[in-house]
Amino acid sequence: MTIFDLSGKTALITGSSGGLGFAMARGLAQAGAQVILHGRNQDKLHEAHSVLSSEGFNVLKTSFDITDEAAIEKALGNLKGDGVYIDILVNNAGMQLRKPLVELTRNEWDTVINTNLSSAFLLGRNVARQMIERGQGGKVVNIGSLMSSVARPTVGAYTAAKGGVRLLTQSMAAEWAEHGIQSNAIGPGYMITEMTQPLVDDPDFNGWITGRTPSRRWGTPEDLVGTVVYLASPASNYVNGQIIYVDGGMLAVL
Ligand code: GCO
Ligand code: CA
Repeated sequence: MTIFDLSGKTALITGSSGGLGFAMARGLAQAGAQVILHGRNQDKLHEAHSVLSSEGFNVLKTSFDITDEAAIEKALGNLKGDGVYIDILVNNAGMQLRKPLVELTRNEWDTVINTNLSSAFLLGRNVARQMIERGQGGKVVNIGSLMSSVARPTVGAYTAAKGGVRLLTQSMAAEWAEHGIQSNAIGPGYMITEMTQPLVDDPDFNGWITGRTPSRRWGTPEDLVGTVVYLASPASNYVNGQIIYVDGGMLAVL
């Protein structure tokens, strides 16, 4: 039983049919957790579920709109009804919308904020209620971004949301730590996923990333696994309100 062992724990990872979420779900399963996959696309969710199940892991799946309070209530109620309590919540689901602020519509702004930030509040709040009631503590891992700390043109709504994720994480720590809940965040750098593929395919942007990143490479979803297992495990029981940037050194170096 190492301090990274997650046996007997249940982890819900939102947006885990693919990309960063799927890699983190697989890593948490490899560390012994029962994982609950989540996604909106039924085909992708079913595929992810069968892949991890075929690898011998204990995997459940759920599908709900992370911006819809009633849907969240219903989904968590169904899981609780099946005797499934969440010990580890990874708020990973999100979206990107690249557009100059002066062209952004109110609806586009609201959608980005709701999907990337309000969702973490809504799901975090409901899961924390259960954790506090159950009295056995828990772990919340919010997925921020490099943009939790720095900006670049054309991703203003995403950056504001991810900045909010960083301070929401500290607010969760402020209120929930006394209940044995550790709330922390991960700030992924430029990782190769569906969301960033257009940037990878852009020779100028790709050149900028490999030049600007001290590690001289894009990150991969697997680069996040060690950090999410650490923040989900007893190894981080005295860590709260922190954000760990997994960015190849980009934020630390001019
Ligand atoms: C962008 C990218 C970034 C990455 C990542 C960086 O357009 O700049 O989408 O926001 O997704 O979040 O941490
Ligand atoms: Ca990101």
